[in-house]
Amino acid sequence: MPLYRRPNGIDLPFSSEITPQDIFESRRSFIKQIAVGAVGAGSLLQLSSGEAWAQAAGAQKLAAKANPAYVVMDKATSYKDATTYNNFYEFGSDKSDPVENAGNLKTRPWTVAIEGEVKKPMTLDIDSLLKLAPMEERIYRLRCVEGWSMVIPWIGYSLSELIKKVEPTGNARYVEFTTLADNRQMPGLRAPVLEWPYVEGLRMDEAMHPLALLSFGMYGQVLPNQSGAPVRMVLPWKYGFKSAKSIVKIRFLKDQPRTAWNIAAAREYGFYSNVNPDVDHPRWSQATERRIGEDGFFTKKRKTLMFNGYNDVASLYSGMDLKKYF
Ligand SMILES: Nc1nc2c(c(=O)[nH]1)N[C@H]1C(S)=C(S)[C@@H](COP(=O)(O)O)O[C@H]1N2
Ligand SMILES: [Mo]
Repeated sequence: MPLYRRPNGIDLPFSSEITPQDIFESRRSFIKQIAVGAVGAGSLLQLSSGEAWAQAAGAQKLAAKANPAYVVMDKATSYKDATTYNNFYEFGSDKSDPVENAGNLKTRPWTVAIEGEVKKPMTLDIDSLLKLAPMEERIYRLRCVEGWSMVIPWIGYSLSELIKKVEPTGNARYVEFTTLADNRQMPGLRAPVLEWPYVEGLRMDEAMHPLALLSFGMYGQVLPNQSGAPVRMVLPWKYGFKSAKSIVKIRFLKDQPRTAWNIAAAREYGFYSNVNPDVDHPRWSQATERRIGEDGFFTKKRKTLMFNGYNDVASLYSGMDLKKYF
């Protein structure tokens, strides 16, 4: 399949055939999916919990300008699939647990503390964070280390916008994200699957890469709780677990931070966790993936792409042995 390298490094199949009409059509098809998906998700939520249903029904619109530099031609995952098949262990470890248990998560008031190696440490409430930079819609693929992937129209802005505001010192070489761990709201914390709170991290140059998205919404609306409301990361070239949900603290550090999955199983989950079809998980291959929504009985799996197709990030790792730094 001929691949065309866009300036942003996203490989698009058959690019010569891509016209503005195609982009419009793909947008229209996911707008249709939203309409259908919202109804579907609604009825499912209604079955599981009245509060969750009320919350979803009141989902707030979040305005954003589509950024044409970040589009993939793959069909978007339905809203229903994206919001009912989730990993958010604080709410339980089954895929349906987050939608069933996160309905009452209190996302206001909410603050994010920005600390550590910065000249301007600050604690921002979610509404000022929302206004910090213009909201963009970006269609990203996200692939879970478990071997499934989705295509989602996220809303947010590059994390670099926030990083520039707080002025990291010369000592800042890493960024650590800490997410909410509240026993009263999160039944999953009772299970010792991970060390709580869930923590993740990036090297500074990864965090500054424009693809690294601080996200507040999806499908034209604010994030549903199960998707990481009110603010999460989306790092499309890394396995899904690097994209921390419901962030309460961002800390700039001199040394590489510990991360939740690495603490739980260091041999299986490295610090970098870039999507890499050539580096298998110790217990399974990473060469292919199942696109959620496409998993019919006869559906062939998709080949997993290096960096999930986001080749523009390759320069961040030049000279590094990605088998060693997995
Ligand atoms: N706080 C927190 N963030 C998290 C997780 C989690 O359990 N807790 N799971 C991660 C994993 S394993 C994946 S695949 C993605 C899933 O995001 P999604 O449910 O929106 O698709 O969230 C990531 N962020
Ligand atoms: Mo994941």
